[in-house]
Amino acid sequence: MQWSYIHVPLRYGQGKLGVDQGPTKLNEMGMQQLLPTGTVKHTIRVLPESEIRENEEHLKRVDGVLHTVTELAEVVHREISENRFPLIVGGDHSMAIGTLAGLAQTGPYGVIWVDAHADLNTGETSPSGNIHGMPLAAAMGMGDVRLTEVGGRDPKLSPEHLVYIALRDIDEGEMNEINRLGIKVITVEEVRTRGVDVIMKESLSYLRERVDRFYISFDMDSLDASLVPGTGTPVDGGLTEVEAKAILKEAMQAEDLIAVELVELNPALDRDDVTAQLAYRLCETIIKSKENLLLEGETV
Ligand code: 6HN
Ligand code: MN
Ligand code: MN
Ligand code: MN
Repeated sequence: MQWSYIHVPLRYGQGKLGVDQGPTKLNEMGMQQLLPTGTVKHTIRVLPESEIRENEEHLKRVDGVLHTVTELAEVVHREISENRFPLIVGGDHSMAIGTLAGLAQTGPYGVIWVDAHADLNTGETSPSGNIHGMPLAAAMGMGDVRLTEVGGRDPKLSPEHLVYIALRDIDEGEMNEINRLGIKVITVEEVRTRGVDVIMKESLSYLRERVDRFYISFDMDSLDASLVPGTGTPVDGGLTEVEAKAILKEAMQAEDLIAVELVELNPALDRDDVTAQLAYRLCETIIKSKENLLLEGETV
């Protein structure tokens, strides 16, 4: 299996400077050495600051987000069609509008969304107007047409093909949708009391009853706030490093996993690179687990 390493230096889905530097930071730390030889590399283009207007209060910097996610959707579509395995690093989570749209063009799929947040707002329900809180709503066809029509008119994801892990900061409108649509949610508390093994087996069999492949999107803020000063919207009560690695390892070892995404590393907010180093170790787990380079029981 050939890897495709996709950089998405996007920050327009939220208001803080620096999250666009996540991919560069990981490279400086040695990501290139971790990736198997023959890995194909892409950097998705981002509009320059000078072209960004902030004139829509409910969909901030929407032009900037659309420009990048449209190209990302095309690249993801092509990489999957050519049988490569994408590792997509961001960048803020609005980029997933592109990932989800690109995957949809290759057929049905499931999603494991590891995040403190549900990212299920629309312009109407969002408390912030930040598009990084909206990618799953857009993929399900909810909200502004400019976001829902990236990569085509049809919805890109069905609610029953989604499993959330580590959710703990949910807005009111999002909670209503989760309940209305019956989306499966696994809390940090459940991860802890039932164990990663059990919840991952359950998540995978839930998805496998419905679809024959899945992707995992990992937001750095799924980790406990104390571990990730270098992320834009940290939340207490999150995953430990050991739990996060175990979740990623289980996902990476599944043969029906088709792509992995790691988002919301913001080096400008970081303290002594602790978040960047943690993100790097997670990437190590991601790559080594798939390449079967981990020893039994080891989680790097
Ligand atoms: N993320 N629910 C909040 C909002 O503004 O919609 C926070 C979203 C955070 C998004 O972390 O990817
Ligand atoms: Mn997110
Ligand atoms: Mn989040
Ligand atoms: Mn909140």
